[in-house]
Amino acid sequence: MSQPRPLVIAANRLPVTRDADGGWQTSPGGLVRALLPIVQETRGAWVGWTGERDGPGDPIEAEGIELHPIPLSSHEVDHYYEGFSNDTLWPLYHDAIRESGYHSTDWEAYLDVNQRFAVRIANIAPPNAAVWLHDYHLQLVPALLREQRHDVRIGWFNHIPFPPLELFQRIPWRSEIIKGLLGADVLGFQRIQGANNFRAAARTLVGTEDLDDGLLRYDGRDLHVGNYPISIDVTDFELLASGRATRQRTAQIRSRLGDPEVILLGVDRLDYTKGIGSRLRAFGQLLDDGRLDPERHVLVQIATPTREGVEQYQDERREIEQIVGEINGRHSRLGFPAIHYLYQSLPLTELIPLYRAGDVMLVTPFRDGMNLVAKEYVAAHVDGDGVLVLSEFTGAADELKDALLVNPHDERALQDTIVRAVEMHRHERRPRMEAMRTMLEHATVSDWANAFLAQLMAD
Ligand code: ADQ
Repeated sequence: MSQPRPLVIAANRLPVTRDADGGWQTSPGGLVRALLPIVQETRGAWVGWTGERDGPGDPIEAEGIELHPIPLSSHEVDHYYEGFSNDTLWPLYHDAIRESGYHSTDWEAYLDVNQRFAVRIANIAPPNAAVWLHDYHLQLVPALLREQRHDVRIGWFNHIPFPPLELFQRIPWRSEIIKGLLGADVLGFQRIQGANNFRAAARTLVGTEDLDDGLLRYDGRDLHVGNYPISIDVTDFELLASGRATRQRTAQIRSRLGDPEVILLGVDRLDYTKGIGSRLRAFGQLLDDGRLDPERHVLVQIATPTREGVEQYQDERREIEQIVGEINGRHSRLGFPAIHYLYQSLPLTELIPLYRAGDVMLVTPFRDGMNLVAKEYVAAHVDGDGVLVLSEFTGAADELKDALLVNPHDERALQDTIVRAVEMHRHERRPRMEAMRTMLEHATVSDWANAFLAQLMAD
């Protein structure tokens, strides 16, 4: 195709947040940085929610592109966002790790908001645009949009896992969701497993036909289903990690922590899928058993506040803080806590020195679509050192095979793997890190976006 199609992105959130003066600031993150230039070059647009209750609906001009806010009422935030998206789909898509709620009020709000996204996109998308929809919040938009616009190409990418049929079919509106997604031309998943789970659900629930080359036939149309593992802006991380300011801050962090032999690190959104509690308990048990020594081994856990309005998240936070308190009560010395716990969001200028200071990175979710923290840790280790302990249940485990892979449900395995990471000799550490860094340099966020868009832009 000579002329690239204009690119319209639609995601639950716009790529901006309100700053202190009431203006708009571009959100940090690789996804936004990878997609914004393409939207700018093709004179496309971005459709999404501002994150505010009863927020604005008029277009915003930012970063040289048009942003189209979808206003949500307080009822819709409660039922579409906190309800159906975060109380029904999120836990179910993460292996039903918590009981989901199935409420028709939530479903109706989800339907209404998806309809509103579809109408807005249909109204603003330039002729022949490529529309790239993101995530589980917008699963009904593909079919709703197709009804209104036949000229656009429609893609959808799921950032989180897609569950096996046995779990998916618990949703009372399961066929509606599958039919919603089947309105797309390209459906993208993080892992092959997710793509296969979707195919099985579609075959069983609405009778799609599997063709060769990842194609699926439904209602006389063929669509592409595939896996596109997301990544990070590797060069950006490497540049920041090699700077003098980072080196100085890294040294300062080590010294502030009392120059321990080994710094273990956890960095997560405070989400019950991330396995923070089990990781902390494993560390506590190792101190209790004397397999780790609080004078030599220190754990830093950074937890980003998230979804604080949802009860399960408040419970999770209470539980984690109780575990930290118990372990520190038993093992800290004055001025030297065994666990340093921050419930804060940190800027990259602080996060990267922390990654560099971390000798052992603990990424132990029970289930995770990809997990970018694992990739950020590897990219930040320009010194070629460091050990990554990585849950088998993350998308990243498909690619970072030189991490120490672990089943976070297996307490003993988790403890043994942590000890193995702490004790690993540099002759083993360095080749493992080098292999992971080489892998990552060939799979950046731009590679991910280009692969998906090549499929989406193709006729
Ligand atoms: P998340 O569940 O948010 O993303 P993850 O991929 O680990 O999980 O990304 C978290 C991001 O937040 C990272 O970029 C990290 O640097 C940042 N972060 C974490 N703690 C922070 C802190 N305290 N301060 C500042 N920043 C912090 C969802 C899916 C994942 C998938 C991504 C992208 O759940 O599986 O990898 O989308 O598709």
